[in-house]
Amino acid sequence: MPDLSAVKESLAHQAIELPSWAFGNSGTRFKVFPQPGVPRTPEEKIADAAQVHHHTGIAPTVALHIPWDRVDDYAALAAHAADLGVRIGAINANVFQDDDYRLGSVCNPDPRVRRKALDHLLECVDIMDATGSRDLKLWFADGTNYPGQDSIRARQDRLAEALEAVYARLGDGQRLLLEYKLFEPAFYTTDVPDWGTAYAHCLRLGPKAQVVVDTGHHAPGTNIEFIVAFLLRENKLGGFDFNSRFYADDDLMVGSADPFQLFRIMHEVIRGGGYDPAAGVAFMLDQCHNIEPKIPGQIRSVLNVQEATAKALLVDADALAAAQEAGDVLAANAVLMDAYNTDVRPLLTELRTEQGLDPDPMAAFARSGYAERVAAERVGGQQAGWGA
Ligand code: LRH
Ligand code: MN
Ligand code: MN
Repeated sequence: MPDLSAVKESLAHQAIELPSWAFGNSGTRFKVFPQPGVPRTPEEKIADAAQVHHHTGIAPTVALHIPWDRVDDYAALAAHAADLGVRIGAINANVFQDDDYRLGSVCNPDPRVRRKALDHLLECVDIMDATGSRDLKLWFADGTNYPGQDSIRARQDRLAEALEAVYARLGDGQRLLLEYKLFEPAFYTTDVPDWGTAYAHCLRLGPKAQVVVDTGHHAPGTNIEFIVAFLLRENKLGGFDFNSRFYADDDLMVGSADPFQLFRIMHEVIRGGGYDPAAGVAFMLDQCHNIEPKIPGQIRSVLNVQEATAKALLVDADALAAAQEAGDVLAANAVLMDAYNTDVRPLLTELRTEQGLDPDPMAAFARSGYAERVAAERVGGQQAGWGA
């Protein structure tokens, strides 16, 4: 069995990044259900994210999405975050919401639109300079709906050209994280549909370009942990956008649909050295809380990742290696299942108590009165972005 104090030590340095957009009102294309107390400004989103960190101790950074989080002074926003005990994390670019992007952004056949999209990406790097962010996260809605609509090949050339320009602008210690997604909003071809495409572009670009695995962006049945193991081996796993899905890009709370999958992913992360902070893997959430309250939804999500990580840290690596070497299929599987079936809640209670946290972060937040206070203070909460 792994040493429990070493497991707790590893858990204590865990860092999960929250998405600013998880705190805004969101919904589906059918309806956005507004909630009381929802943030009106990026500053208020960061304040809500800081609550999640305050109660869990492991959510020290919050990702921004531009232009949803546009402010005049990003250095001041970073200072505001620091005052609240958190930092600004990845900058997410948005080249999918303007009328100009009907036929795509950096892959658009019109050079004027491509230039506009590229200028936005470069502006995001300026913002990173001001906030001290390491990562630029790129997700492109680009693709086509009909065979023959545009040249698949030419669109790849345009994509590569834009990525090269962004890559050249990155400073020391900055990275470009390329996110893939199988389909939606494009339904025939997507220009970055899978990890292979993202990997190939990142490989050409160089070491500052890495792949983001959004767990909701795959075809049903895809073995995500295989992708994780492969990318880690190639030094190309930049990070995760964690969420759960039952159907497509559902953006539900991570670990809610398939906690076993989350465990298997974290097992490969740990095995592949990706849990070591030096590996630079960013563990981000990308979720929307359409019907559940947002801050508790984020707390629950962070705790779900923490539980899966604790179980993965409990895998007896020596026993697993011995069973694998002996070709003992059932014993090897049993080692994994033993760890997965361990109730880690007492261990996490112990860890939180040692860290001076309330052992039950959900209850502690509910008791704090924060939700009631902001509901009274904030009127006219901002929409997360989609359909705004
Ligand atoms: C769209 C998406 C993508 C991005 C996020 C901001 O699919 O969910 O995953 O990361 O919007
Ligand atoms: Mn995502
Ligand atoms: Mn998504």
